[in-house]
Amino acid sequence: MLTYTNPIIPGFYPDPSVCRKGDDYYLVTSSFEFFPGVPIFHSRDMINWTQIGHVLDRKSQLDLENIPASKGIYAPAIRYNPHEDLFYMVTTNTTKIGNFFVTAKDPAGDWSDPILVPQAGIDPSLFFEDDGTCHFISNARDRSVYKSGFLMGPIDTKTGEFLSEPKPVWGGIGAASPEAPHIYKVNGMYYQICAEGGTELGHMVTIARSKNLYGPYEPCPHNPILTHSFRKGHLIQATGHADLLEDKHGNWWAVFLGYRQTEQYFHHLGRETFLSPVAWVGGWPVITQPVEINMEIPGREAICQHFQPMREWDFSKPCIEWVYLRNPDTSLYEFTPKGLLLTGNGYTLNDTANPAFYGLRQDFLNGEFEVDFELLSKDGKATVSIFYKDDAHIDVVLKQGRISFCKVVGDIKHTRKAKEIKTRSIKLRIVCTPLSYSFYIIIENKESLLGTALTRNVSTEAHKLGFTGVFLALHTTGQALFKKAKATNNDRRQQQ
Ligand code: 6LW
Repeated sequence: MLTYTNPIIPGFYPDPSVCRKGDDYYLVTSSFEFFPGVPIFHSRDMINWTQIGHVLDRKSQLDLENIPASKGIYAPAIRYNPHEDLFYMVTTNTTKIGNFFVTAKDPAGDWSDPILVPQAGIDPSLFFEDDGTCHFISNARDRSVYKSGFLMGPIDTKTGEFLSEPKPVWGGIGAASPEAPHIYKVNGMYYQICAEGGTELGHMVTIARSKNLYGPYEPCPHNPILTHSFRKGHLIQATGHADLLEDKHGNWWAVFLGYRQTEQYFHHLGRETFLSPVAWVGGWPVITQPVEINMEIPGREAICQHFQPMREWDFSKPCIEWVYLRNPDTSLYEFTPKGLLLTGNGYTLNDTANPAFYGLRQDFLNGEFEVDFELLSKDGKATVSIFYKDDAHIDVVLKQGRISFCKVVGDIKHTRKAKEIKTRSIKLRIVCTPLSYSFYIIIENKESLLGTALTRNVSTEAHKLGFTGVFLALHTTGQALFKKAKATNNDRRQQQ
């Protein structure tokens, strides 16, 4: 029997897309205003994933200057074209260049500069026909062309230009926000899946099939094939935005996004990547539901899932899972044997800009962060933050001789009266539970509680239009040394 724990990639890793080359699987997710963009993971078994880099890791591929939170890079799709032995990643920079793709021989990089595709709308995907021709599909936001649904057309992969006018194809079952289309060819039949209902509680995956790539498509009689919309109270909500894959053994899987709800209607970790097995029944894919944290799949071979409850960083070099906010000024970041020497540039966490920021996605509901840091400059501040976006973060702020605790929640800013301290060097411990954060400072081995905060205040639902999740963030407006950080994930212990 196969048993594994969901989410397979926890934390803010939404809109997953997956492909296979031989024995290797590659998965990408959205990244919005964070840099580098489009994290890419590798697996040999679909259960254990290791990040191997980011697809968009230079400014010529990813311009994020001044973009608002939750804009920038939306849902990517990754595909392998055996005719060219080449990987393609297609996505949208919603605030800048629109739809584009990049290519690479090696998914760990380097990836090419962007090739633009002249079609409005988000959530592009590519389908390679057996003869190698490439078809581009995305949702059709250009309402003058087509009211809703999707447009698809063949493209020249050297120029991104359409070889013939894109055509409307199946547009879903009529729910809100049809998006995330993908095309598959299985036993000579074309299948088109999509997400509908919006990325919140009504999220779902639907499917249709046709003998011809451009339709007409026949919707599946038991749509939606994935949704938790009627499972009120279930920990996992908003399942949708799936990509299907046949593995090297002929088993089928769905990767998709979902979130772990903390109390009714609230989540703060962002949308995460989940996995369910897929069976084919009567020519239609059946995705295993309900989606659970602990999956138990009889009839499928066991795979050992590795789990690392504790991770540490000494910042002697850049860390693959830590990211910057918008395009960083890399001259502000010095990775030294003593830690990350960070210099401020005048921007703060409240600005829609690129402050001196280094962030790690929170990927557990229950656990702890620890950060050792020191303010080196006379002026300015050194900050460790639970950061959702510029108007939603909870900060521990170290100034010369003082430490304070600040909350920014929408248009409310609150700073607790500063505490006098004699040192400029402290250890901070943040205890995370599904509903709360507790911030403890440790000075000369003495621990004291600085303050607490509700996770609800940095949750998606407490703020307008949010597609991202919470980070542990390091920031300064002066000069600071971040010596080390540690994350302890107690989610599995909590479940036992
Ligand atoms: C993405 C769309 C969606 O492009 O949210 O959940 C958008 N679905 O498909 C941003 O992730």
